[in-house]
Amino acid sequence: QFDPHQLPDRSTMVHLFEWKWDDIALECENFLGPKGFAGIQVSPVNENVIAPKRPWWERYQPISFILTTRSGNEQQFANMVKRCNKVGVRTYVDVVFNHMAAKQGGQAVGTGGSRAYPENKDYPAVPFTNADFHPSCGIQDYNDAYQVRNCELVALRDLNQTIPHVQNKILEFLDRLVDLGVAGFRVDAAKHMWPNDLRVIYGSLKNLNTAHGFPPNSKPFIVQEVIDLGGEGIKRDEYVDLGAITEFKVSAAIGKAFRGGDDLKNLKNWGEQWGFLESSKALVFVDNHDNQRGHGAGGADILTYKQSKPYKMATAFNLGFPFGITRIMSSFSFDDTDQGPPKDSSGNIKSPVIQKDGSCDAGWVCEHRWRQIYNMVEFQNQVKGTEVGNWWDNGKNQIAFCRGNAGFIAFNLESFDLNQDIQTCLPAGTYCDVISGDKVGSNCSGKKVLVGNDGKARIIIGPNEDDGVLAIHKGKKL
Ligand code: LM2
Ligand code: CA
Repeated sequence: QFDPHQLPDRSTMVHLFEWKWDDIALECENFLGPKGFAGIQVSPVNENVIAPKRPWWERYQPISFILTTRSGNEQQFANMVKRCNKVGVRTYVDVVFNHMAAKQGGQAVGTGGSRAYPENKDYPAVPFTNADFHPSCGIQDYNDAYQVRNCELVALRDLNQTIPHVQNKILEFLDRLVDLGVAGFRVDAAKHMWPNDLRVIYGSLKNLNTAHGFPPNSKPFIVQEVIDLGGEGIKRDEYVDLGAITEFKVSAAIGKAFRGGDDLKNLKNWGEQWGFLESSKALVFVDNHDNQRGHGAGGADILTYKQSKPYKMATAFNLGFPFGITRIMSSFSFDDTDQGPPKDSSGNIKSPVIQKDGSCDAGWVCEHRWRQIYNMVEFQNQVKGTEVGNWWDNGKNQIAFCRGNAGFIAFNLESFDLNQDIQTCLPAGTYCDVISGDKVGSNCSGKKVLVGNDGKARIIIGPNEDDGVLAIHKGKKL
């Protein structure tokens, strides 16, 4: 449950928040596969309540385990998983089973047409009845583990995962997804469930489907959403032997550093010494769908697409430094924190429009299609398995390091030039900086970096350039 089952030469997943299954299948074939992405995290796949104005968060209010949502139906989902696996892109599903939909002021209608009666804790399309839930109470005190796990998170009806019927229904749902070829799960609200119940559920899961290219006896990858920035009654350590964990400390610390709240030179020992989990257990990201809009953890430290320059720098560091299992966020643009994805007048989600230059339009941000970001996905694949070497810094906010003899990266967050001869650890030659441009034929549309016989190169990053990063690697030598 710790292995994300990515292809050996791939390293990162991307969260295609609120994308439709048919659009994702195409994106796998046209972009993610060719660009070396290892996987996708998708929005919840099971039926959710239809909430007024269609906010993004309606998908965190389940009505049943029928696989019909605004992203598509079961057949479309199955087709997507198959097509993505075929081009080497794994699927991880955001699964919500801590709770069911909250009271809606009457009957609730789901995206698959099912009805439910949250007032009575009655969800006939599963079915779950009152007896399957904890008695209602609110979570007031996050130091009280019992409350956090047995009371209702923002009034969402709280399932009792100790009950065998509840476990069985959850298992049927997860196993169905395994049959369809997914590689694993992001377990929503894991902190709000008892580790022992999760142990039973995870321990009973089917092995991954060999017809989709997984080796026999592979366990589904599990990443548990446990928000623990310290100072609460529940510790992420209670979940570490069960699966990987979303490391929110990374998201907060990386945002703070690239917002100028911490000297970049301190990133030299990025990892456990910062209080993070061990690398193989930590899912690391600059932002996620919650904290990019002020929900969840990290507050004002979090960087998002809205601060594009430091965001690209933080993402380059997250992908460039060998720590954790990495995830990139791919968003739709929003002003209002409740706002759902772009939709037409009937409430259907709109497809992203891909422009000539490869970027997205029609309300979709598609950070994963920003050159600085997808080229760092390639960088990460090219340097996979190598260590950090030849760390250099100016004592403050200019840093650089090598990854084995495969790649080199430099950052400038100062208000003055970086202009230095730095050891790159790369064989002599001319390399194309994949941040300021790209290799086109035998040429480079960005900066060319000349590495001498001693491995040194003159590295220049001005303070007012579009991007405060420069990255070169063995795959883009001229
Ligand atoms: C998560 N992790 O533990 C998700 O990452 C997060 O996005 C989910 O909250 C949360 N757990 C529950 O699955 C989101 C959103 C909330 C929203 C809930 C349920 O952040 O704001 O709550 O989904 O849709 C909304 C209202 C809230 C209301 C609740 C129930 O914002 O005011 O509570 O619905 O009607 C009365
Ligand atoms: Ca609970």
